[in-house]
Amino acid sequence: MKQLLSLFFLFAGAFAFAETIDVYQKDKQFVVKGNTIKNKGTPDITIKQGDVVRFYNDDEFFHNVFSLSDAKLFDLGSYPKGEYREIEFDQKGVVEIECAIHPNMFMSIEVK
Ligand SMILES: [Cu+2]
Repeated sequence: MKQLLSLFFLFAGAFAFAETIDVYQKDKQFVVKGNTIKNKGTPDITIKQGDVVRFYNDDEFFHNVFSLSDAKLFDLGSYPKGEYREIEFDQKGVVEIECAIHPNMFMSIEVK
């Protein structure tokens, strides 16, 4: 039994627990941990394969979240203030995130 247990923890360790990362849409920009994404051209945040990102609308108007990147093609639709949508990033690569309503909104996520 003891051996079984240690085998289990070895296995669990190989698949580090997925995290949930909060991203806000505020003043028509993406905000992570209080920092406004500055679109530096390099990935703005790095997450692990299997992590979930929660996109909160923190503005008075609707936002959308979508990506056309090969590593994650998705469209979370449009939603009002106070709501969020979440999505799991299950493939490695760089994912460029945009808002269909505000073409200037952009951020990129590197999934490692
Ligand atoms: Cu928007």
